[in-house]
Amino acid sequence: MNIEKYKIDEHNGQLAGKHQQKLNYLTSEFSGVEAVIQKLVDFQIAIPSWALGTGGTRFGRFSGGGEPRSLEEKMEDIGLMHSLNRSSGAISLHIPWDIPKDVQKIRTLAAQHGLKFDAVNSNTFQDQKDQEHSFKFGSLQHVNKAVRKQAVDHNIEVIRHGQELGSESLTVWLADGSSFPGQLNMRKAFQYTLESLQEIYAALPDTWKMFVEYKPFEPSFYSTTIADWGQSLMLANKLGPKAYTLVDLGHHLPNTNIEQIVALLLMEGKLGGFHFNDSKYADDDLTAGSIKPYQLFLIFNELVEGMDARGMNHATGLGWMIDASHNIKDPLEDLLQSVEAIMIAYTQALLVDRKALAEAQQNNDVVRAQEILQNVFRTDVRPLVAEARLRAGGSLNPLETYRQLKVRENLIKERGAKTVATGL
Ligand SMILES: [Mn+2]
Repeated sequence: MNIEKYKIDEHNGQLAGKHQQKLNYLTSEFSGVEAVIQKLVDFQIAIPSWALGTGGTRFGRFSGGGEPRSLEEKMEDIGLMHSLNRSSGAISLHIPWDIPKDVQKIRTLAAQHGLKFDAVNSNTFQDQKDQEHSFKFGSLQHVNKAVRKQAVDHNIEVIRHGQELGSESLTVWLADGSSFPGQLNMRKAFQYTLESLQEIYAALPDTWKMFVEYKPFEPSFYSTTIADWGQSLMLANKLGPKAYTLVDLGHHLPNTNIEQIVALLLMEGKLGGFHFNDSKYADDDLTAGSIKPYQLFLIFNELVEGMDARGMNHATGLGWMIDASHNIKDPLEDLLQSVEAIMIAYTQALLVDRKALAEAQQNNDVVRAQEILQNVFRTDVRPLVAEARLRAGGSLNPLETYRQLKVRENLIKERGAKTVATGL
């Protein structure tokens, strides 16, 4: 399915009057709105190839209709999203679920949809059909060198696929750990993991980054070998300048102060990228901003402050990606909501009066500092996000346009009511 531009324009036409009114109000309330809008136009969030199908839990999965059956159809889905919000111009591939059969064709298709290839992701958390050794007891940490080598080789193969497509980063997330006390020598597991990562790092092209992701628990229930940002940072520091820590919002124990982690990693020049999602209990993989929008804003507040302090380009300085697997929504509607929530939090962070905040901090004026942050958080900045979309050729209200144009119904007609996408 293709969304014709005139249909988006038609829809925008209906909303234009009201939109302009709200935009005028914000322009009068805040200074520097034009610069903010330009930053929003430039900001792109990568969509992972596994998020286009309905997610599941370990108890079951309820597939929706019209799910993409191939990499081509996943790209079509992201292309549809991107034509509506103009902020989803990148795809993050998961290998081996999405190995391109015809690289040239996939590159051409990406160009047609206006998509770039973001980080490629390796998978050593499950066994593939014809795999020689099992990853049941870990991959890069495994006690058996042959298993470690198989995992290293897989990661190097993932880099190769990424290179063919023009990707420039590898994300390594490991399920490695142990489920019972005594199962693992933790020191040796960490050491093996480091050595394996060093071999992968040695195969990393000069222009590439390696993102080391961490997670406190699950699937391992007793220990995870890269469990937190300290362990990830330790590895990234030992690996070298191309290695960074990746922060996945869902990979923290409840109430962890993620914004503080982000601030310090940025300060050390070791924050590589983000996986956005939201959660109430653990790694729930919910829509970004659906549970804790204030936390998302506070994270962006540190990101903007920290990136500006280092003179970094917001759009290209870090890897921005969604990593969610909502299990009861239309995946495309969910992703549109996530991108919107991220853009709102980013906009609010851009509008924070930095000078006033620094003054309040210097004077220990706690009340004023809180007021400065909450003033922007409680401002409805959606018209600015909408204006950025409008200028980039997208829809003033992507979700509404999506429903009006009956995108899902059309995809079901094209692909069938019972299709299952590869992924989580
Ligand atoms: Mn993740």
